[in-house]
Amino acid sequence: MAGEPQPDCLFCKIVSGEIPATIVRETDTTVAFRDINPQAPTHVLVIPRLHYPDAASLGAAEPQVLADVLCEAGNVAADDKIDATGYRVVFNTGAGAGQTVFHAHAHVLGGRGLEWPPG
Ligand code: DGP
Repeated sequence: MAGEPQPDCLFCKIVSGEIPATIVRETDTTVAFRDINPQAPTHVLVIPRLHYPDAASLGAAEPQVLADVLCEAGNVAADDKIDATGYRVVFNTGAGAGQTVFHAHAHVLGGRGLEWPPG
């Protein structure tokens, strides 16, 4: 059923605690943890506790939870003190855009200069 934990989903296993992660923030609807392969001094993933394969499907079904993810991205940036210098929030959507884990997640990147356009 939409939103239910998926047995083979890596990020559902981080939500349940089955797979460890360096968790930096939690709310009733979201979990934020450091990326295992950081691309910047701050590289945190903010995910919904509910399983949806990408941000668009999450937003269509649970718009408030997508808003919670974005709000938490801002809170991560404030916690890591990168809000003043600037940071980037990225939702890779689809394999062609580099999405490798099909549980919606926002990357929060900062702490170094960020080029535009991204690669
Ligand atoms: P994406 O390519 O947009 O689907 O991003 C997936 C990210 O997930 C990628 O930057 C690496 C990260 N990642 C993959 N496996 C793990 C894991 O087991 N633990 C943590 N903390 N991050 C992971």
